Amino acid sequence: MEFTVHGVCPHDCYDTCSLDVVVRDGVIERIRGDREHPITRGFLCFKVNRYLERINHRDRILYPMRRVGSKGQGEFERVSWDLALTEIATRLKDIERRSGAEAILPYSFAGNMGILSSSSMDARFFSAIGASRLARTICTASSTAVLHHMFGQALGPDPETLPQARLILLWGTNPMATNVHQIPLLDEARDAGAKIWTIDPLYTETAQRFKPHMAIHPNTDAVLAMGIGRYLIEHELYDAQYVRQFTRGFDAYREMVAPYSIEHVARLCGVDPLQVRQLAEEIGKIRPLLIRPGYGMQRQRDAGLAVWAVSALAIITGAFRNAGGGLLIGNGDAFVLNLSALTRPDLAWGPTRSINMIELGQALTHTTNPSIEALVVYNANPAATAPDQSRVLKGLSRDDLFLVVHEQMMTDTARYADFVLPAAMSMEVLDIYVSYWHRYVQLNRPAVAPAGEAVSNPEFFRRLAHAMGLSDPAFDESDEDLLRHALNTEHPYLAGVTLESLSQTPVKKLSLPMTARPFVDTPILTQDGLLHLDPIPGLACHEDKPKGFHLLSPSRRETIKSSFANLPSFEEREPDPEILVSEEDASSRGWTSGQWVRVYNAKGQTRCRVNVSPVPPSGTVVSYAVRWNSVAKGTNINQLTSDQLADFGGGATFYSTWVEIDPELGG
Ligand SMILES: Nc1nc2c(c(=O)[nH]1)N[C@H]1C(S)=C(S)[C@@H](COP(=O)(O)OP(=O)(O)OC[C@H]3O[C@@H](n4cnc5c(=O)[nH]c(N)nc54)[C@H](O)[C@@H]3O)O[C@H]1N2
Ligand SMILES: Nc1nc2c(c(=O)[nH]1)N[C@H]1C(S)=C(S)[C@@H](COP(=O)(O)OP(=O)(O)OC[C@H]3O[C@@H](n4cnc5c(=O)[nH]c(N)nc54)[C@H](O)[C@@H]3O)O[C@H]1N2
Ligand code: SF4
Ligand SMILES: [Mo]
Repeated sequence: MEFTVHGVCPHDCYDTCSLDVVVRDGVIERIRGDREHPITRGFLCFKVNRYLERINHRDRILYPMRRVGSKGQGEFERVSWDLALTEIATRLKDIERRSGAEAILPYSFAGNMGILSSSSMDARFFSAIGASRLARTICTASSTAVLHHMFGQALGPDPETLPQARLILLWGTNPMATNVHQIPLLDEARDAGAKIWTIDPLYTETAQRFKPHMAIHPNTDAVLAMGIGRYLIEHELYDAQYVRQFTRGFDAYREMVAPYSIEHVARLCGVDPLQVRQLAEEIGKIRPLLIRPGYGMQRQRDAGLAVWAVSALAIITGAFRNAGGGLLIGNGDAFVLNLSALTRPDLAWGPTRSINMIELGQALTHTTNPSIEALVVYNANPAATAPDQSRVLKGLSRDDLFLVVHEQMMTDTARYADFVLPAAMSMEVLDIYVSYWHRYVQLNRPAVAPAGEAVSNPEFFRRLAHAMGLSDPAFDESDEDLLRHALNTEHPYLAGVTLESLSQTPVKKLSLPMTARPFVDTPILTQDGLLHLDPIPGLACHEDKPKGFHLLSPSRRETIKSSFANLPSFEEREPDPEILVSEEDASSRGWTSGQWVRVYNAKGQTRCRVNVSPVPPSGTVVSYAVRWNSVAKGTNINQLTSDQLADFGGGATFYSTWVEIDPELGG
């Protein structure tokens, strides 16, 4: 018997695709893109087109397991759920008694972006026991903090209005890999006459498709945007009326950008002044103007300053006035869910400390009061994805750290666990998804039963809460109860979106009309109701130039961070870790493609094969994020990345990393 179930792609991706999951005789046979969905349009990406490899992977965790080997060896024995939960509860309660519950730290991110999967029963559980809180900063913290500061919320134009734009700046984003459902919208805009710039140090597939390409030096975005701002003011190419009506802080803005002439900017950014002037002229004159920054431009030391300066361009040009125009970083805040009913912060006894996830290595290796004695990881693979990896691995190797990992795969992190618990896949459980880019709410129905003894994230924490003796009725609520709480809101954008209505129609668009121009037709949610142009206090460009090659480790087309990097088809495509170097650097250093090199800095080292490539410019090298150590037989590029926090919002600075490269002896 064959039938089709509506699903949603659970992965951390802009596109949040609508799926047709085809089941035959109780087994998933195919996963296709939903043809009816206006964003998904019937196609999926390289990764999810191969999803059966993931569902049926030999490394899938199907049963609870207890460590038998030493930490990191990945040797386990199968145990029952009862035994695992009893031992975990005993250990956690011991730690609570001995050191206080703040010695327990949850670590999770967006491995599954569902409402239930990302933060529901887990949040209730950690609040109720009084654990340390994790600041989920690793991806978008800096840009989100700036958007809240300037706009009061993360809201942008509806991506479906993108084809109306006539000037589009793809700024530090590589949608050909990371946002493939934006490509048809960009193509439509271009076919209708739009000019599309790509501003990226790398000659990416996106830069090849959408030209002109402005190949600025990495981490010089703030300077470029401030230089353009000064030019627009000097040449009266800004929207003075919009500035007067909707903003505050223009004079301070003008003062901040004053030092940045076109010539100075061109020198700092390493580009032709004529090209900078051309871009500034077009920004001043072509409408609708859509600035589309990605998260790539905010994984740097000057993240806050860069996002502020780029966002200010959208404000002073009045870009929001035109349908299709404005600033599109994300639409996450358009989904005004009832998070307190879902996550129940009131279950906490009092405030507890917050630990920035970027500093996991420090948190696990420094003595704090209390020190971290237990770590509970789900929806994330920090042994592969966190910066300053050698310190993270040192922490995970501690014999006195109790590590519990709820996972679908035997990841690099799971290999260090004392207990690994099997996590269900999204096609096996109920959930609802919102997107951080488009504006649809979607129901994911289970298509098949969970494999082995796997359970969903909320079910794992429900079981753990009961094992720990938590008796609040909050821990008895079903998944349906939790989803009803999340959707129980009077907010007009979610009008008519209920579990019942989604059960009838699993894809629903927010009631925020496509034609409503953000910050013109929608309220501005800052305290004074104005857009804030004032410079963020204390932010200034880093001017020091660390030695060595600038290392960028952006998203790879074939994986999502560490997810998918253990699929056989990926291992076949790229059996060894690679570092992309420019022809110029390869010839001056005498490197050839295929040669093994040692890539290192003060944080650590890793081995890669050289790939001489047109992607990086001279002085910059690239290694896509990220491989598995257990698959790549070594360590991945996060050995080298910085755990320094960005200038604002506590965000990550993966792309402010510098390395040296030496040929490997005998390599
Ligand atoms: N295939 C695939 N899709 C993904 C992911 C993945 O790993 N693989 N990851 C998902 C996740 S978690 C996220 S957050 C998004 C991220 O997706 P994007 O927003 O596209 O961000 P990144 O991939 O981090 O980087 C995008 C581009 O920024 C460039 N860049 C690096 N440093 C600078 C700089 O200083 N200035 C400028 N202007 N550009 C710079 C990089 O060269 C890169 O081409 O994608 C999601 N989608
Ligand atoms: N060098 C470098 N490092 C980076 C970045 C970079 O650009 N360069 N980007 C950073 C960014 S933007 C991000 S967002 C982070 C992402 O870092 P992580 O959050 O660690 O993301 P993933 O590697 O995708 O790991 C997610 C894990 O969740 C598991 N998972 C999936 N679904 C479920 C579920 O339903 N339940 C449970 N329990 N587990 C599940 C998957 O199997 C997978 O192992 O990486 C960061 N690391
Ligand atoms: S990873 Fe992104 S593009 Fe691929 S199916 Fe999932 S949501 Fe769609
Ligand atoms: Mo991310």
